[in-house]
Amino acid sequence: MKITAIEAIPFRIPYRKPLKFASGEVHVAEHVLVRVRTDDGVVGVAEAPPRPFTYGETQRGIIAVIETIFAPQLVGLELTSREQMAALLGRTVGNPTAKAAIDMAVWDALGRTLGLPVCELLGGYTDRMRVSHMLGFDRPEAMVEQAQRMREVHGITTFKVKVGRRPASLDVAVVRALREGLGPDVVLYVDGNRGWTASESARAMRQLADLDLAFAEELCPADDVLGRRWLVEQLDVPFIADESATTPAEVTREVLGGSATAVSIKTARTGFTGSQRVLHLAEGLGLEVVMGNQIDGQLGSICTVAFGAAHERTCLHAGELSNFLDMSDDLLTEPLRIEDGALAVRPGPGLGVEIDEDKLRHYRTDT
Ligand code: MUC
Ligand code: MG
Repeated sequence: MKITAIEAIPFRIPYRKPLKFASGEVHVAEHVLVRVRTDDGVVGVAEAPPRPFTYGETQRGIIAVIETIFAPQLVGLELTSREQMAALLGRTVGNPTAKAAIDMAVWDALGRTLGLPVCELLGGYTDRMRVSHMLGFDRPEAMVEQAQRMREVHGITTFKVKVGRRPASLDVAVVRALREGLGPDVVLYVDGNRGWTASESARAMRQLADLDLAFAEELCPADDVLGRRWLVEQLDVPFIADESATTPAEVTREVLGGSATAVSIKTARTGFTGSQRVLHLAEGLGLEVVMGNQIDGQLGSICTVAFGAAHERTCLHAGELSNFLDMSDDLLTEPLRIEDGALAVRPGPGLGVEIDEDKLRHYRTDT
């Protein structure tokens, strides 16, 4: 069960349809496949999605930090020594998706070694999650049409709507069109990716007040400390901290400071080990939790569902698990399927998925 090597492989898969939001846009999945090898011949896998607009990481940076700092620190450790791993990785600040992918690949390798699914090792609460689909910026008719297609084809009835544009009336029109087009039974919430000021956010939320929104996420920057506190105080829906609260310490600061009342957990940035720390903190503080999407491919999405389905609190709300549907292809031998609005955990050992070596050869960019 000793780690013998950690590999970081860049790959590039175009999106059929780009995802646009207030802090950036994604046209191509330029991710990093992380493989952890052990002395038993086991290989654990996970993917790191670079998000320069959110965490400052790039594809080349992720590979460099894994090859030059993290792999030399971890090679030789047992798969079960996760506290030691966390302490060693914690010596380097930042680099959340690089650290998270290593952590998840270690859990995958551990599950494969023990012959048990990661979801069961983590908590095994249930075997699937309801899916929330994230709708990027577009014209109102196009966003309604996309949501209707997601409902018809995949049974999805929860939608996170990207907002944060100027003028805000663009987004208000979209959310109104979605509520009118989809009816009262779908769950709608909004995510501003820090695009508005606190007062723009408050005004937009007043204009959306009759549309029965479930949550609001990161409408304005957390660094506008008093403005955000003022905004959160007046809302009658939970305010989700996403990119402003990626560690237990940040969650504590934002929540105790009155700048957030719920939290997004993204395995892409806190892995399984860090996500459990954030989750247990959320339980202690009594916060609602949504499993978020870092614009993950299928491997990242199966990690999110393995974690989300493992715990009660993480599957109370639908998880953001479906943006891989907009990618033109992926790396798994058996593609994920969203059916009846849910994504199931894979039953096999570890994450229960295999990398298609032909596809990896085709999409990797380092050979
Ligand atoms: C989200 O929930 O914000 C877009 C930017 C980012 O950091 O994550 C995605 C989704
Ligand atoms: Mg967000």
